[in-house]
Amino acid sequence: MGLHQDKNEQDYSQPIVSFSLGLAATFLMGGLQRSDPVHKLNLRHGDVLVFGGPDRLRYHGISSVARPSDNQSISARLNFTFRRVS
Ligand SMILES: O=C(O)CCC(=O)C(=O)O
Ligand SMILES: [Mn+2]
Repeated sequence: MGLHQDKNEQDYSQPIVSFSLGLAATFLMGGLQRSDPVHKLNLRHGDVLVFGGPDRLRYHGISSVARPSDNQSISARLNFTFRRVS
């Protein structure tokens, strides 16, 4: 999932709440312009990201998902993103 803003919702006053499960992933958190520098975060199983207020419309995305290791029973990544749409 490339860099994008979550801006299909009508109400930006409510935060985006994102739960990551399974394989780790590299998350990119940028600024309010697509061309702004991005910070890389390693999201692991159980991590929760909340972005609201002045950060609500930051560009963000996933650049890669880790490969499962041989001793890992999980072979996929799941993301649950909660947003208020109206
Ligand atoms: O998979 C993720 O951690 C990000 C998901 C996301 O940005 C979205 O669903 O809008
Ligand atoms: Mn998003």
